[in-house]
Amino acid sequence: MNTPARLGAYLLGLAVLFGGALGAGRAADAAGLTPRVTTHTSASPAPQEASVPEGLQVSNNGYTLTPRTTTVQAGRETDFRFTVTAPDGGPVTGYRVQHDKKMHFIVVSRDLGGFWHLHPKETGNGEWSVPLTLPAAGVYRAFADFAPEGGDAMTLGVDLRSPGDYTPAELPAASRTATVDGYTVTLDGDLVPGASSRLTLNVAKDGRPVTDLQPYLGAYGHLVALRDGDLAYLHVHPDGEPGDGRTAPGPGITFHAEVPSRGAYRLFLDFQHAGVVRTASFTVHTGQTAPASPAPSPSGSGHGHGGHAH
Ligand SMILES: [Cu+2]
Repeated sequence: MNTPARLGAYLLGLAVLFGGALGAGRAADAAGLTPRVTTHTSASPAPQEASVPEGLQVSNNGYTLTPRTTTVQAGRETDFRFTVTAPDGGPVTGYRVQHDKKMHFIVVSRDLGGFWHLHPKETGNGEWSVPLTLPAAGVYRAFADFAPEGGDAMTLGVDLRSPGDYTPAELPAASRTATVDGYTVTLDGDLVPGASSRLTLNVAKDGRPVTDLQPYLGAYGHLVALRDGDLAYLHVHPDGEPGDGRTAPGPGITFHAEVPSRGAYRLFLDFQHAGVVRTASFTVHTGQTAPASPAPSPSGSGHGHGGHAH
């Protein structure tokens, strides 16, 4: 986006914030207009969003994600560094462990084609460092998913830019099946806007159910769900954990996902088997019904790239 356009978007954002703060009625009063009540009726009202989803803001509750740079050259490994600054302006140095790690760092291409789930290392003074290789020019979204000591868990997001020409990919078609490295992962369950939705992902290899999944980040799988259109980062909780006496190591991995609105979402499942973490990805529309016979999915393979660091 060029500078005037960005400034325009920023001013529009301010205007929206201001309008919200004043209230439409008071704004109308201030302008000497008679407030007019507008009523929207709809056969099926959209679910109310209680709060802003995670991942859309670079700063929230006084905590700010602060990368050293947001421009990353594609095609070579970069030592990507960032801090999170606290409400007092200094870097956060105390973090609580969530899912085995103090910091989960997720990078996606903004067209949702590529996905990397990384675990940066602390270098001191609150700085995090992670080797990052972006495969191609384009615009990416980076999420820091963490819980500061003394604060709530949160996910902050920032755009990364990789200079050069690029062609954005279309969102892959919805599919309940994804393939990765000879594994087939099948999705059971539906996303219901405004409710906790139970999803089970079943892992098979060479047509046989996998029953010896290995723990990864304190669970048999780790699921990230992003909303198409704005890349809102959604809350997903695994249902059960290794060693709890009721959770089997496959073939099914169950999660509870909360999606705030109707629309399309991209799901990324990390699972570990035979010592390797792999990612299976799915496009899901809210309220979709299962296809009678799943179409062969071109999306599971060949679309995008995946990577992990432990
Ligand atoms: Cu992580």
